[in-house]
Amino acid sequence: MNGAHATRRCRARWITPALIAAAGTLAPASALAIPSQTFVDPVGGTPVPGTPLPDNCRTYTTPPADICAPDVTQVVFSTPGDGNLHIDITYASLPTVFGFPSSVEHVEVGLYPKAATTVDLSWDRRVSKFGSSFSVNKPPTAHAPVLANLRPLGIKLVVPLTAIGGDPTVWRYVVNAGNVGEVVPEHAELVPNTGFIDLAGDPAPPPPPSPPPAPPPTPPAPPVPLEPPVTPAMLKALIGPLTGIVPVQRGPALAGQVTLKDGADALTVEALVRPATLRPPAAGAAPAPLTRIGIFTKRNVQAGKLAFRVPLSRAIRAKLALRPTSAITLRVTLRVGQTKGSRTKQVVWKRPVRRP
Ligand SMILES: [Ca+2]
Repeated sequence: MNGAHATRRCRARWITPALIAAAGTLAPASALAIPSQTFVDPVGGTPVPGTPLPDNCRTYTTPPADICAPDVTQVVFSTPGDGNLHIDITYASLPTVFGFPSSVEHVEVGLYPKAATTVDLSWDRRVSKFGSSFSVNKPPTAHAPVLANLRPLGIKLVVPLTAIGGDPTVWRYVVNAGNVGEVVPEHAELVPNTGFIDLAGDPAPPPPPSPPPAPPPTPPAPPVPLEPPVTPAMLKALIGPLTGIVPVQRGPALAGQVTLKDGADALTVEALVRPATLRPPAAGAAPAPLTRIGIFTKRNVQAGKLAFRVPLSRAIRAKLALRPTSAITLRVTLRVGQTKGSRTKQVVWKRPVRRP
């Protein structure tokens, strides 16, 4: 035993930002990851005369005494792939020795080569508190900082893999609970009680680098809305009511005005009559279709008002003039492509008043 207790007991729990930063810089991007491995240690206690010493206690000869160390119950090793070996140590109790409460900071982890067979002073390097902070000690090389996370009954040491050669499975480990100021193997509480801790390697090969995520499938282009097919009804609607055509017409042409709601390839205005209007029907003849007696055509018409004039030939007018009035159908047709839509309006053509 030495006098280290006096200085240890007064130190505050310290995890300085600088230390955290230093430890952070020692965490290289490492793909090495081994499964978490837990090693359980028996729960000890305090000596009871006449009974075997608890797990965490040891009989010293100078001076003769039974000394008990912090009682470790579990050590968990893990390498989660962050470039560090995590050693998480849990205690069942922190006995008070010589009037001083022991501390989780007194822990020490010894790393031995795989060839080691005896827990002795021949450790290759060890993790423990040196001065005011934890580090990996491998004399005579410089200490490598180790981040320590303390809790009331535990401590987690985050050891940079770079400080232990990169692969934590190449070592054999011994954990000393500390408090009596002696290095491995002299502490009262060792984990394991005999021999070493050997870490299993990663049973699975490292996963291949994941391929970059596939780009999301290109959404199909929205369908181009097709022009609805033009129907005769649509064209008829474009013509609108034929209110611009007066019902009584005179003279050499039938004239008027239509108002188109949209443009079209062409507009025609035909003047249609029953054949009987032009000549007497044959006896017993079936009703004949309308006969065209005049037509007006305009191409590429635009929306809006459009005046038309359907000329009537002199010969037609002569035939129409055989009676005072003649019924004429004006058929207004709008064409888009091959599609036509029509409206009709009945007008009366009056023959001119004869001069006396
Ligand atoms: Ca124990």
